[in-house]
Amino acid sequence: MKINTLELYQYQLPLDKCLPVGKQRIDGRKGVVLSLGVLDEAMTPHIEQVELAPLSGLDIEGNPINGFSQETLEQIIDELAITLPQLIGKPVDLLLEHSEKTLYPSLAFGLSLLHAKINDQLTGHHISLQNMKSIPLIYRAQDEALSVLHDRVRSLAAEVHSIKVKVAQTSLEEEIKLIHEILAIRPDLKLRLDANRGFTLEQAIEFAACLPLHAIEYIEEPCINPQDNPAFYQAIEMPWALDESLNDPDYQFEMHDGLTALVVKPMLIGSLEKLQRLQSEAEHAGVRFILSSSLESSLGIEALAKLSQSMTPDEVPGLDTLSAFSADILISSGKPHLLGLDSIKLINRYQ
Ligand code: OSB
Ligand code: MG
Repeated sequence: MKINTLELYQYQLPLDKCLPVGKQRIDGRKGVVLSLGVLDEAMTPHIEQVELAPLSGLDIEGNPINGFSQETLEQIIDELAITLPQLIGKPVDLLLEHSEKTLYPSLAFGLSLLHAKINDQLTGHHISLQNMKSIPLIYRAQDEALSVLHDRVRSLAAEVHSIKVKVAQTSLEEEIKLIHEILAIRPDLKLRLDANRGFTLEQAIEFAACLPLHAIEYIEEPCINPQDNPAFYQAIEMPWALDESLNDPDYQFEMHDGLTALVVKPMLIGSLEKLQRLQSEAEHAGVRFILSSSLESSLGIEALAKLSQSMTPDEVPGLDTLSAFSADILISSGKPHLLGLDSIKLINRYQ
């Protein structure tokens, strides 16, 4: 199969409400859409698109987003301006070669995903954004009344057994109360807490000691210093998970006391091959591998839902981040606005 056309588009969307990125908040999201056209052996054209959206840029206060993608969208666009013209007329396998060569995880992920899509290797054809399984994400928006959050818990479907709750955002006292209130409304729920490295070891222990252990599936990144996580477990036996730690380009899987899951954002990790290596290392050590959103638009979230269906069929991924988006891109999640390629900005076209 030969690469026939490549088009690069850019989107920039305001969010209807702010989204949390660790302890920071964002009110907009931008990325690029790469569209690939190929001719197969019978000269039949096929087209596939992927979203590339490094999680970097500025938060609502104008500070750089910290601890997620190290590359900027501009760096991705600059590298693509050099790479894409070299791919025209070449076999699609060159996408994989470039995905292994680039130093930018978001680009590596996107190029290898595009290769998988055009080769029909991304299974889960029956998955749509309307029927996908995802863990509901519960957090308190700024200035939001507590009762709004309670209502959100009350309106969860009966089939929902796990939710993710952001913690280490306000005071220990307030958040311990919040967890007990959630469990009073739905005592059957298991909670995935996410502290985003917000607690000192002492705070993490104090917080966890006040919660019913059986209701907590795990807590993501409990400690400011991740080296404290095993000591946290020894003190309180609450299973913990890694998220931000995986974004370090030098991260190597290592087993620790109490480590129960890797919460994996493919846009921050890299190629599908790298993801599969990490998955196999984790699962060999008995650690769960759970895919999670990097706040992609509907195009990127659909790909993650399908990827989760094929890579981790027994896990429910964390993809509940679309509700804040003001529009869908290429793939409908049911929003009133669905932007096609004709309504986002064309940066360049190669053929
Ligand atoms: O804190 O895990 C996070 C999204 C972007 C950046 C950071 C995080 C997230 C999510 C995604 O929480 C949703 C999920 O994991 O369920
Ligand atoms: Mg997290």
